[in-house]
Amino acid sequence: MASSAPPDTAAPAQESIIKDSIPKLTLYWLESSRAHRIVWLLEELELPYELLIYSRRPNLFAPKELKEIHPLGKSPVLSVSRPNSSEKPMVIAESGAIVEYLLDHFGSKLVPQRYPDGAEGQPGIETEEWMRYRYYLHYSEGSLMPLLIVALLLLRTSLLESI
Ligand SMILES: N[C@@H](CCC(=O)N[C@@H](CS)C(=O)NCC(=O)O)C(=O)O
Repeated sequence: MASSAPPDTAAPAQESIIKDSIPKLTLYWLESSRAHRIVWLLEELELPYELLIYSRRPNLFAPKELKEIHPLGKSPVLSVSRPNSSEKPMVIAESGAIVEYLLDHFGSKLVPQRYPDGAEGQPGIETEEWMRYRYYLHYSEGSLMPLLIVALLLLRTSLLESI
């Protein structure tokens, strides 16, 4: 699912400047995984990206090649290469960190205003909307996901017992 860049013809100069400044984003995507959160966000933000697809091993673990991308060996991982640069791409693991990174740079239409006008940078005065956004960003992986994993394992066990 490579980039869905806008048509080149007749693109206004401003748009092409913005397009040139977007880094090359590559998502290392594992089947049936949290990596889909990142596909969802990239699509929502209408960002061009390259998708590299990995299948799980028969034991359901990630293939060993993912360790070559990041030592954790899990998915999702996002690599970010600056346009026209020969530097090694930046590699980001942890879905929450990837979401935060993408929203920091490209999420202005999704992320609520952090401070009331005129009170930028002051702790304790963040807007309710922004605090809620930050809370759910971390809640999904920190609190909800462990419960979902337990539910998945219990479901698998009870399904196995009923066979
Ligand atoms: N906290 C990490 C969890 C990453 C993770 O455990 N990914 C799973 C897929 S949802 C994985 O790669 N599993 C394969 C394995 O552990 O070998 C995140 O949010 O990115």
